Amino acid sequence: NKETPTQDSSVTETAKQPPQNPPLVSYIFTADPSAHVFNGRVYVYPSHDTATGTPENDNGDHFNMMDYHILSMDSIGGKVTDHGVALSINDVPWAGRQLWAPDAAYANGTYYLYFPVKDKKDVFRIGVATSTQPQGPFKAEQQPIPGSYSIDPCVFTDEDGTSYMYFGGIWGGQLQRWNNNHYDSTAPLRKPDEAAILPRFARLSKNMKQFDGPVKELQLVDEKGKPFLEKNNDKRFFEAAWMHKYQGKYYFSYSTGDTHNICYATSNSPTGPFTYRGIILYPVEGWTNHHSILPVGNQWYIFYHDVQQSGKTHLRNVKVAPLYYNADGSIQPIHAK
Ligand code: FUB
Repeated sequence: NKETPTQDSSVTETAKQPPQNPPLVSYIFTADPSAHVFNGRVYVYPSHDTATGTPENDNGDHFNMMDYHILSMDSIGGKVTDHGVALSINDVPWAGRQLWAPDAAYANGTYYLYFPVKDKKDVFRIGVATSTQPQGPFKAEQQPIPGSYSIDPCVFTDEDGTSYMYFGGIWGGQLQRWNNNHYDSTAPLRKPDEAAILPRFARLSKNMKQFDGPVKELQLVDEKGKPFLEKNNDKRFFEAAWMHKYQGKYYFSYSTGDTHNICYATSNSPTGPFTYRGIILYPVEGWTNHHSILPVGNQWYIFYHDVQQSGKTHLRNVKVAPLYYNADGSIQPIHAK
């Protein structure tokens, strides 16, 4: 199931008009940006989209990525450096196919790259790789993180030094197959009137390579304190978890998938419960919507992606836009077209 990728440049020949908000880089396709500031420099950990020719389906088989390239810049809007291949699927001993949305963290004098990939039985697991430098190259552990599953890891370290991983994605991300942390390949998606599937989280151990306790559901409720039903698909969790902290509150943001919003919910605790607050980023061009939020100096930013350059849903480009809060801590929504 690993096909030889065609050169990205052959695809850009059919590119549309230049976008208004330019991609960070346009000679390769990048997506799912997790941005961090390390040593005063902005590093972006994206997926590396490639045109493999894998037919499109609802499982996302066409998102058939083979490696990661890390991007960095001195400042937002500054020159972007592509550090080349930081980790290849060929260097992950347990991997089968599809390197999806990664994240990174720093602790213990080490940089950690967290990545979802299907194992050799075609089940998504989350792996970890380490480096002495934020841009890699990264060396993968021999096995996935024990007890990990599904996709889109986001690692958040609180001010007390405790790190948490938030993760999960339904449909092609396979989260519907996991109930009480047990795998059932035949488990169906929830019906419209059933409770929506919840994102997952776990505390990370000090070595940042294991879960320090069981994987739990992250409780997410509407403005009235009621859990979402599957039919509330313009607000319920689908994939693309991100956590940040602003003025002492925890902000959990995520994609609603089939309705293409990036929404957010807030809590006084990193472990929830989280109450829905609204939309941050309205649908962008392309099926997927995926983001990260961070301050760079005194300004907050949202990194996201769209398909303005390719017109193809699995060939995306990472972009960045400023993000603004209101005085009550709510976020001003963005139409990024
Ligand atoms: O890039 C592959 C998948 O598409 C990601 O894991 C999802 O969040 C969506 O962006």
